[in-house]
Formats: sequence, C-alpha cells, structure tokens
Amino acid sequence: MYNRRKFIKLSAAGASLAALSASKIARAATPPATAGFPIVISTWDFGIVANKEAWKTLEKGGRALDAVEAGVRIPEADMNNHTVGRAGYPDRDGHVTLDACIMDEFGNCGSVGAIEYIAHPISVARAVMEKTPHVMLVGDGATQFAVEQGFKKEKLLTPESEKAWKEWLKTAKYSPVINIENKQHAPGNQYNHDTIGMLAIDAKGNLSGACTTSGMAFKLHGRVGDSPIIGAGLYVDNEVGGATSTGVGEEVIRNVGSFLVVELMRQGMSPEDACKEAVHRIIKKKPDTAKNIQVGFLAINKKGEYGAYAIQKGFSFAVCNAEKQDLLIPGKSFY
Ligand code: SD4
Repeated sequence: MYNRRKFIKLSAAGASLAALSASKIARAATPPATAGFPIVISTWDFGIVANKEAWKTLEKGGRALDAVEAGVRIPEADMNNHTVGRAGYPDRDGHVTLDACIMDEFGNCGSVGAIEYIAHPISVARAVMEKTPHVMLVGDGATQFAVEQGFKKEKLLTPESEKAWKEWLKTAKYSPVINIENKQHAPGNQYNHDTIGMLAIDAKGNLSGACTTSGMAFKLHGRVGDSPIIGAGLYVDNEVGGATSTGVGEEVIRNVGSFLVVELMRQGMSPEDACKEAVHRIIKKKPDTAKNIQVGFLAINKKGEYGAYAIQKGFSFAVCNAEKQDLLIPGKSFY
C-alpha cells in the first residue's frame, strides 16, 4: 500500500502532507481543525491501516474501546513491523518483551509491561482491566495471566529479528535511535518506527485509547517504557480528551507526558498547543538530551479536535473519520 503514497505540498505553511487514498484527501484541511466524531487518530503511518480496522467498529456505532483494541492489533500482528507486537525486535538478551495499555471512557485502565510470548499485549491489557482488580501486570506474571485467560503462548522472535539482534550483538552499542526517521529509515523496511498510540471517539461521544509497543530495540532485559504506563504513554479523560506518546519513553515518564497533555487541554489549550507545551517541558529540563532524541505527543479533545507535536521532524499521525480516511499529517516539531 505504500506505493500509493502521495505527497501534497501545502503552500502557506510550506508543510507537506503525506497521504494515501488521494481521492479522499483533496478536501483535507490543515492545520487539524474540528473533526467531530466518530473519529480515530493514531501515531505513525502504520496508524493508517490500524485506523481502518478501528473504523469498522466506529462506523457501525460501536464503542471506542472495541475500536482501539481492534485497531492496534493490526500492527501488533504485522510481521514487517519490528517496533510493535509479535515481530518486535528483542531486548539485548534476545527476549521479545512487549508493553501495552488501554483506557476507557469510565477511567478504567489495564496494562502489561515486559510481557513475553504473547502476540497481542493490548488484549491482555484489556483483560487485566476487565477481569482483575489491578491495573498493571508485568513479566512472568503477565504471561501467566494471559495463558490462564486462553491467550496462545508462542515464540515471538522471528528469524529476521534474531538476525538483527545478532548483528547488533557484534558491537552491542546501547544507543538506540528512536523514530528520528531520516536517520533510522532503512530501505525495504517501511515500518522502521515506533509505538502505536491510538485515540478514538465513538458515535456517542465517548473516548478510549490504546498504546502498544516492543519498546526500544535491544533494551536492557526488564526495561519498561512509557507505553504501558497510564498517564505517561496514554491517558484518557472522557470529560476532556485523550493523549498518547511515542519516542524515548524515559523522558515521557519523567514528565508524565500524556496526563500533562490532557490536563493542559482541561485548562483550555488546543490539542496541538498542549502537545507542544509537554514537549517544551522535556526540552527545558534536558536541552542537551532533547537534541538527540525524539518524543512526540498526539492528542484529541472532546470535540474531536486533534493535534500533535514532536521534538524532531519526522513524526506523523493518521486520522480517520467519515469525511477523510487514511490522512497522514506530519506532526509539527521543535527542531
Ligand atoms: C518506549 N515509547 O518504549 C516507547 C518506544 C517508542 O517511538 O515509542 N518509540 O520508550
């Protein structure tokens, strides 16, 4: 599907807008304006196919929670995606450990951290939310719970991931570059970037969100990023809106990023301004670190207005509603 990509130049801002399904894109407005609902938005260009799946639920009047779970399961299952789900790159010891969380309109949430052997951590996160009194399960306990719930236990390390890991072991340099696409993009690997965070508002106006990742490639065994941390990688407040993040999770956790974005929207900021302020906090605290890392936030408010902002160029997100499908808009960036 990537060969259908078209780039459309936007005059005034000089920004570019990468889009699929060009017939539907002609009417697209930028910067993002009120979109209404139902609507689903998600991080990166793999969000396009994920949104499509989520839309199947939303267009039938289904619940946002069901939409986001179904949506992010697409990249989780994608064998070409080495940053989310079953084909994710392993940690430095060769274990594929996955992080995910989900949150609904009632403030219910569930999460798994560093879960192994389970291809769909988002569905385990939902089971934690719905079937336990807890919010988060990690490591062996999360896998054990998943198996008890009937999830298939399987080896996730693919031959391709194993090859990449063995290559990395030759130098074992622990300096992951996250989603600075220009540096990271490898020919033939269209999916060589990061976490999927998805936010949806259903026909009833209710919000839910999901976030799932294999985290930093070749990370320390046991490392958990922001993606399964409620408030960091994802936060939803049905009165206000939702936010999700991608990039170096440690900086997002340090600033409780997604919660911050939602609280800023509560104070009246637009989604884009709220994302921008959260990025600025990260930069202000660690200007030297921030120069070399990527963090991006994506947010939506209760009205269906959406926006994004990232430290580095290259961050994009996908939007899908009744008017525009498969729209991919570059997020604005500090650098
Ligand atoms: C993490 N935030 O594990 C994730 C990785 C990611 O873009 O989103 N990369 O830190």
